[in-house]
Amino acid sequence: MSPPSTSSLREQQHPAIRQLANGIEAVWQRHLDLSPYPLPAELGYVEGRLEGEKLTIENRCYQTPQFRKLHLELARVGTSLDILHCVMFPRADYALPMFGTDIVGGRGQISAAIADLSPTSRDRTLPMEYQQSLAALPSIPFSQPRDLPPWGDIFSEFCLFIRPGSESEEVAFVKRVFEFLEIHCQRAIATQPTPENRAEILTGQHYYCTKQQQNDKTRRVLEKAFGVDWANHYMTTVLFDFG
Ligand code: 18B
Repeated sequence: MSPPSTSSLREQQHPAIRQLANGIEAVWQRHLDLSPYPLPAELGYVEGRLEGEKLTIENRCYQTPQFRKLHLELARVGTSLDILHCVMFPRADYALPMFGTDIVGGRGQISAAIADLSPTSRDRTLPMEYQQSLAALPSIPFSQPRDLPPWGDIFSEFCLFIRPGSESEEVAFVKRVFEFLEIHCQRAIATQPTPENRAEILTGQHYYCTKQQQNDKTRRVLEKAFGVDWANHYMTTVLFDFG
């Protein structure tokens, strides 16, 4: 596929968000066999404004032989809040974890940076190869780790959730996310489909999405701009659908 056209929103966003967005797409292009994902046209670029500030959303979606949906979303609320959201949904016959990352920031400061490869197997552990590769990454002493919310039992022991304390921590976070992605893409293309595990994988993805849908901070931002029904529809069909 040809490289994606440049996005206007991306140019305006916090540098760490822009770098992460560009890098995610570059890793995808390098490792995976991308095809377009048929997102309803009205959800590619969305603007909402109910109470106060304008919310702008730009979505990029692809699919590959291993992934039913690769979703990269950039959002901006007014001029003060920038968001990057990305999830890679494996197809149900690939026993792969869910890659997810979210960066929320504004006015020069990132408040939340999270990334994980989350297990979806029945025993809620990562495949051995993932455990080995992730454990081999040198640990980074981030100055402000954050506590996961109550719904965060979906995340693995390798989950990174921080408030970056400096520009160098922002850079270190982005670099670590690229390392997660490299591991994930390399494992994904080396993995053979196991159709006999479909039910288990679907159950795992269902659990993951149900928990993510409980993130009230995401829901509230969407509700304020688009209303309760639209926000719920968007969270259950675009952000965290079961496939
Ligand atoms: N998320 N995030 O994606 N969220 O989508 N996000 C926030 O400083 C949006 C994911 C995650 O502490 C915050 O507290 C909007 C994925 C966790 O209670 C805001 C969109 C993951 C928290 C938003 C979006 C994920 C969090 C508060 C759609 C992980 C902490 C910022 C574009 C893989 C929750 C702050 C808590 C926080 C908003 C995690 C405003 C609108 C894929 C754990």
